Amino acid sequence: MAFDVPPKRLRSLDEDTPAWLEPEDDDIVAEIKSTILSKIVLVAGKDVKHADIHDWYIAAALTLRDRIVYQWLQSDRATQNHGAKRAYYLSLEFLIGRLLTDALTNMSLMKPFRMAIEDLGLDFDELRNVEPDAALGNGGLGRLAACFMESMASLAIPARGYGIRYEHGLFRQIISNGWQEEFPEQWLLSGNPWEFERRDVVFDIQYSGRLDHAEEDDSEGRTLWIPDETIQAIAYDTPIVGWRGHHVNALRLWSARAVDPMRLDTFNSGDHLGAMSEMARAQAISKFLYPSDETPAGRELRLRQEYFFVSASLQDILNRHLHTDGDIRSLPSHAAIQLNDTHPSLAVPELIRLLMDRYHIGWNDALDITTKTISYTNHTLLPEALETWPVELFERMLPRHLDIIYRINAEHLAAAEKHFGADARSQASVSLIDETGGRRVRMGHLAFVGSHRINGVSAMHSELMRETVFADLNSLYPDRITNKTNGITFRRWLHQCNPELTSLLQDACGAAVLDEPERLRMLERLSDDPAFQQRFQTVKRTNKVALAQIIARQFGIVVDPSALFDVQIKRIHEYKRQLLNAIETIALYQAILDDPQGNWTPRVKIFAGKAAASYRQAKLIIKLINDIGNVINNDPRIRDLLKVVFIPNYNVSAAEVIVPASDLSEQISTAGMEASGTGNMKLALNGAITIGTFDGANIEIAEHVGEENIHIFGMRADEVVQRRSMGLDATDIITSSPKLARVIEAIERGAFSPDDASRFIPIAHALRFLDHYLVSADFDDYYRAQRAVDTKWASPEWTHSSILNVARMAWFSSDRTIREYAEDIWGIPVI
Ligand code: 26V
Repeated sequence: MAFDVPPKRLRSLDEDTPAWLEPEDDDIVAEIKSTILSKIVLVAGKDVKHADIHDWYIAAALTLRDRIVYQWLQSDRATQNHGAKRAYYLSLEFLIGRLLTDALTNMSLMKPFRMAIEDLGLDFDELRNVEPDAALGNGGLGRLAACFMESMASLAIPARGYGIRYEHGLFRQIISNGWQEEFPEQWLLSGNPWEFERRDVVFDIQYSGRLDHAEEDDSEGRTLWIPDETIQAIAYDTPIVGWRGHHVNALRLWSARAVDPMRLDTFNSGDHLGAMSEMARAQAISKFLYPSDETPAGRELRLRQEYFFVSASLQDILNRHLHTDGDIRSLPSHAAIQLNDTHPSLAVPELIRLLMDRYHIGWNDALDITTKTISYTNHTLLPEALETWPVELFERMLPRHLDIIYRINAEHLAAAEKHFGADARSQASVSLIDETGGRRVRMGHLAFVGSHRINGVSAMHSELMRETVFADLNSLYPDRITNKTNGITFRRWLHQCNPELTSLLQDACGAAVLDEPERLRMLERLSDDPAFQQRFQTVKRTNKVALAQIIARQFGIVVDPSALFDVQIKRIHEYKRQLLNAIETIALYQAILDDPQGNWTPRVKIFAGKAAASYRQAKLIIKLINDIGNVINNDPRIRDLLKVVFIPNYNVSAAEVIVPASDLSEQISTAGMEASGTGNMKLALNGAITIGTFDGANIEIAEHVGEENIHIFGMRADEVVQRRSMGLDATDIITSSPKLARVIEAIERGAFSPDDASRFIPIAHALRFLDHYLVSADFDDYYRAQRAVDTKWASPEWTHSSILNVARMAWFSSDRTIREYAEDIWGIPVI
């Protein structure tokens, strides 16, 4: 079931936009209505009286799309005429969510569309809930790509996103008896009105085969790759509309198909299934999004996917460049290619291959053009998440690329020897090939060496890149690593998802706050104004009531909107420490039972997130949260002081409803492990106060909002390293923390799993003896910080701090981030 937007809460943004942006209401509404009606007849092929809500949604989307297309072609012509440099964002994930309200707000057409739809006797919110949530991503990395696409369009940067048009996005999560179950996601089932199939944009993608060496009189000799498998990539374009609709870019996603739909000879011989096996093998490439938050399993299909989209995108980029400029060598002044993590690292050898083998450019020039064009963003330093592929697999699937990688490595190691001297340790550490335990290609090193800039996603993360994983590469190529702290698009994460707050902000800071988020600063002087505080609280309350209604209606749990909504929404991972939050919940429950008449702050603990299907401990943590909820929510002694809710199937649409309704934002990763986080920004922008560790972008949020307006706790990154070096046994900590000891004993006793007392033994065991994520080590300080939150909640300080959070978050707009990429990495001017 889709996570429904509560009815009647979505106010039209452009109700408050300046008059010059207002369309001639009556005319436009009439025109929209008539186009929608004609689409029902001409596209759905139905009489209007037979149309269902889905037909109406498609008709409305197509009506809007018509208007977008004109802007889109206009943007393309302008870029073409100016010969402007373009940015190409290569990403295996784009977590774009629903597009209807995004496009409506950015086109300033929300009001007339809403009126037209309601005039037609339909419920606008019901209609928008029909749209499937496009979940072509796992989490932060994919959502960042979606925010960036929107910001690039808003800043009128000529850009294109490249990825895969997965038939099935991230799995649908169902919670059954407290356990996560996964079901395939089917976003394309009823058609996708936003995409344009480009039957004329098709490229051959080749795999396997062998190499041959041809002698040539003029040069170094040519390597010929004779592949033995060909698959076709076909383009589908989705327009991405920028704010105010001035500029539109495309997200180009590739779909895979076989060259021949089937082998007729095999079919005729009676082997009907066998005849289609080639087609199935080809189509498998764009069938599923890999749930890549899981250890990269080294699956062959994943590498096939990576090469498939990299090769199609680069062929497309080079075609376009040659067509407009005529000189392949001028590529770096017309194209900037950004690699979103290592997943598109094959762009380095593939670009060199195309330049050399297709356009006959020599090695040195090919390498030079490549590094000048490409740059790479790193999104995690966790060793288990760093992508490597067995050399043997490369040899089999991409022999020419391995050949090129070896050649890059030879030159690179020669440079390293000059720099470090003949030191075996540094040679091994910078090599593109990891020789420990089977030879493997290091995709992060490959991307690093093939790029002119490498960036981290928060100040701390970029610093850790320089000090840890990339320390030797950084010494060899100083000045390549740079920081670009992540951001979020305020259009989706404030204007659209929180129209009530946006309207209040416009009253307080002027309508121009929609275009200039720095104006949020004007709230500072209102943060102690009782009348403003009251309006601010009313908005939050409205959003909480809406969420409470959904929780009651869809999940059968009654929560009090005046309680503190304490929210942790993100992928379930041990390093993100949902377990720390869960055991604090138990400790609080026990404390309330000890003193039922105490002055407790009523709290609703809200969790949402998916665990990778094969991640057993994460799935057990989901079960623990649900089991704790079962006990606490049904314990009459607790009255309404504490409730625990696990909202299933967390996705972008769910976040759009939960974020505006949150009071407390849980950002409690083990210090040094969360590269940045972006949920932290969404929640703070919507007035939630953060309880968090000194990790990722939390540190910069603290700098911006001020230490009095955030609750920081726990070990710092260097203390984490030190503590771990002393071993992972937490017995000493548990002995000196009676609260923690009591929580663990309750878990071991089966207090939350009376039907199976041994269920959570693996969790208790980790807390006692394998405290790698420092859950036990940070527990006491976290409990203390939570009680400081309670105290603050009860005082006027809370609203004051909450307002200051909103006032000081402007810097976290992805417009700022993209401006920095454009200026410092891409060399693209931003007007
Ligand atoms: C992958 C894996 C695989 C092995 C097990 C542990 C693990 C943990 C995380 C990942 C995801 C890696 C890429 C990623 O999504 N990084 C996220 O990127 C966001 C956007 O920059 C950033 O805000 C998040 O902090 C970062 O985790």
